[in-house]
Amino acid sequence: MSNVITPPAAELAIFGGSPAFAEPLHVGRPNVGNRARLLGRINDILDRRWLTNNGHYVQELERRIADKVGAAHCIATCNGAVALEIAIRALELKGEVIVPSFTFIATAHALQWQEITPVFADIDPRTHLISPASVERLITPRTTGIIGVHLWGQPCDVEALGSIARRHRLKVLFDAAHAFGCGTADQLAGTWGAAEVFSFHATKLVNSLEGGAIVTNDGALAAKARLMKNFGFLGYDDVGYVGTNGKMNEFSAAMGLTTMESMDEFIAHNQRNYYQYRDEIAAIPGLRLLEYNESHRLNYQYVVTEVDETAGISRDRLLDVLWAENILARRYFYPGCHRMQPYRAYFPNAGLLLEQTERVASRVLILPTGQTMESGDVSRVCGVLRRVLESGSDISRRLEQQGPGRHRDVFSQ
Ligand code: T4K
Repeated sequence: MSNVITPPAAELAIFGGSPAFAEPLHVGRPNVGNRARLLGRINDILDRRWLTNNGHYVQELERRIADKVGAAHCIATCNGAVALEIAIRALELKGEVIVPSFTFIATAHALQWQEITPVFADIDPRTHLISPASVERLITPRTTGIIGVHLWGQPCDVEALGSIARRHRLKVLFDAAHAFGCGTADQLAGTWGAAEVFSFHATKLVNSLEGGAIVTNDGALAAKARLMKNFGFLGYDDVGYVGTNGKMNEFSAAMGLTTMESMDEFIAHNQRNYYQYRDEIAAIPGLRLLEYNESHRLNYQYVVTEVDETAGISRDRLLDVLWAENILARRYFYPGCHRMQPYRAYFPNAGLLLEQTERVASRVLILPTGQTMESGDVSRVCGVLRRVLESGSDISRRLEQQGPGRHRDVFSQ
């Protein structure tokens, strides 16, 4: 084995060169929108002295979200995870609920938090979306529902899931955390299933700092969820259900409204970055972009790639190289919920049934995008990827000599 570093590798930061970016390039930099309008709203909130508990801006945001997605009801919440918990409870799911393992841990935790067992379904490897065939195989007499996740903003196969649910008398809820403004050509996420849940976390296309929403066309379900997010209060002195504090505050709503007003601009920018990545990645060996179905309406908030076996370097080694360059790519949603606690202990052999989840989780790599990334930045990221992947085996061998990887030691920046 040679210790001589070939010229392209010698320039890489992991071997002592200067990083490609002076500052960390994050996945998920927050969108801000019109700052003056946001500050105007914040001033107005302070003048009104009404900061939370179904305030003026929360009500306006709820109306605008419902209008945007075409749903009859919207209940804004403090975050997407609590929105999921409330929706699950309001739907009276119990026993077992089928969810994809390849999702953010909140989808599974929202069930387990209420002592409902998440049963993990596999995904379609082409889209990373829950596989209806896998769902059908997991139905037992204890199954009460299915939670589909519109991962990366792509709509699930809502018809197939709906048909399975009807045949087995199950309820369907959609985790649409990634999918605000996304859908098929003629329908946006927000009206499928019994209800859908959005996240407006800082890293989402539209953000309210922290925030979420439940949207539904079912008036009774909406009324119940609305009470549940406010401790179950029916009136000042009367409580009708077990509830929680899931309320969104006014500053969050102001941010949500402001970012929502610029969402088309954000999508256009993301789309430009995505097309550029698509063109440049096409020429990079061993790296494949997850190509979106262009007949869908998408927000392009995630640039999703897979590092395949021809790369000569593993996904995790590549990640080490990228982090050294200050390109903080992420491996969402490695290793899959079924490999995280408590699910790993409950279902130690779940991986045997989750072949595609395991495969995708070991290859997936999410690249930075968003408003703070311009065309030159995308080129520079792709330039690093090209340099690494064109001599993947060589770089991989040299990294082996350096010892264990580094990026996994850094939890957050
Ligand atoms: N269902 C699904 C399918 C979801 O993906 C999520 C959340 C939920 C449900 C639950 O919704 P929420 O309860 O969160 O509303 C992030 C987000 O925190 C999380 O909202 C999101 N999904 C998940 C996919 O990504 P982390 O652990 O990766 O966050 P963190 O702190 O590492 O930030 C991500 C990147 O963004 C980093 O590169 C840093 C950058 N960043 C982050 C923040 C907060 C910034 O540049 N500025 C910021 O203010 O989970």
